[in-house]
Amino acid sequence: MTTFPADAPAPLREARERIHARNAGLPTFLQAVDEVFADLAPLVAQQPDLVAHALLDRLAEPERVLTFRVPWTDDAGRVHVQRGYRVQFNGALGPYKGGLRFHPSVTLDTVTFLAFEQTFKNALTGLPLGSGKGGADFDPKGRSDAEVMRFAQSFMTELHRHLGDDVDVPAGDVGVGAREIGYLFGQYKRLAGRFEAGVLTGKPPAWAGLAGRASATGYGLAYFAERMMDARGGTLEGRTCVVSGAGNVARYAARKLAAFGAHVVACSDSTGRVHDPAGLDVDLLDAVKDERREGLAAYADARPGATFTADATVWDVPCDAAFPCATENELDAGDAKALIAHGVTLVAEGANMPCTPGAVDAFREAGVAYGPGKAANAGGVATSGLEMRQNARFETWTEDRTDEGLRDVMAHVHAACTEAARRIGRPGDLAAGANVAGFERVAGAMHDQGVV
Ligand code: NDP
Ligand code: 2IT
Repeated sequence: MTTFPADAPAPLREARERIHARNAGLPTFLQAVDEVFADLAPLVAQQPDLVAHALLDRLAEPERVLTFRVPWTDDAGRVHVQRGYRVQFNGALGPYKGGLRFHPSVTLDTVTFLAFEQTFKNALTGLPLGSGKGGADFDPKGRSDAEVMRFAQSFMTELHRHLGDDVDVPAGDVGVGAREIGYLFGQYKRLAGRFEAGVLTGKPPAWAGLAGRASATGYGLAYFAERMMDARGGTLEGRTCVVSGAGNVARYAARKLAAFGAHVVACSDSTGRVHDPAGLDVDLLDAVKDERREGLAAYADARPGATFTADATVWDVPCDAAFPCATENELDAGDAKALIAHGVTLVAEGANMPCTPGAVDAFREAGVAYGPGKAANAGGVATSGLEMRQNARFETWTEDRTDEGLRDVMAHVHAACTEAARRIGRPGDLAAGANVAGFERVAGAMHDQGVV
């Protein structure tokens, strides 16, 4: 439920009011809090003891928020200053865990909302992972490798003192892939004076990384969608799909959906949208986005039959299934109505909170199967958990072993959401199920550990 219920139990309503009053400058964070708290109403009404000892206030207050200066020098010798962040949100279930985002739009609001979402996502995986998120308002676009390296080294020079393989374990997110993780790891190693393999995840498999981590979020999203289809007695085969974004999550999702026999006909980036009725050529997308670091117009130039539209989204391309994989609040109520008018039956989120509350309401009203990001994209962080396990045991896993682990986790997450939704009287509502199941696990641990 996305509109906060006026008749919610008093402890929930009052905690929400306190949280809103003290976080007025963080609207995206408050949006995420409201989405979770609204779905907790039936649970709190049944079991008010669950939220005793100000549990809700503690759940919505990060354990620690770090902001720091990140100066760096560009290739022309000019000095720039960015703002770095790490929000260590909840450590009840394990070391803080969550990605780093390098994008000019990053603010305290961004990283706080992402870290809060990560709390429930990581809980849903069933693994021993606390939650965190970080990043900086650095724009890697148009920067040379040497500039990205100098920035990453400066960022880690401050962050390293707050990390450790049993303290806080960052990974990638928007703008942070294998290249950035490599530079960050190199600087951590130099400062720490030891090869602490498990301090970062998403490392290249050639040295301490896990084969299958790079593809895990996108593949996991497709596995989750497969479960959603199965629950309604269908499959992905022959379905027309669109994905937004053209980054790590979008491209691996497109690959696995195509492997399931779906037709993935559109994707997008910050410059516009590509429509390719013959089905996306993901190898070409890799070349355009990773090797050449260009916009999607270059894809259409190289691909007969594909069209590029500047500043357009994928939401008006007719499809059976839609996968928002770019960024938060990228799909609003108007987009949802366009998708519904074209007959969409499934929406699963690769990105974190890409659908606005109005869009989620529209999907629920229309009976569209809706998979929330904190469940549908949990395969990335879950596989990071496997990378931590590999590193702790001094092992090297095969991609097949990782894939088996990923499939198991996605099945577990889907089952946990389905079971919780049924238990609170909202069968099939995976968003409500995700919020309740994630909450129950983290709240249980917080209760056991006392008022901390
Ligand atoms: P990437 O940086 O690899 O790709 C992001 C894509 O989205 C790019 O195509 C980018 O366009 C586009 N994009 C990003 N921000 C904006 C914006 N503000 N406006 C318009 N377009 C934008 O990131 P990921 O694929 O890793 O992440 C995508 C989403 O998935 C994010 O919400 C992230 O939090 C989430 N996620 C990522 C996980 C992971 O393991 N990487 C795990 C779980 C969730 P352009 O190329 O033009 O910059
Ligand atoms: O949003 C996410 O779950 C991620 N960016 C992945 C986090 C991780 O630690 O692998």
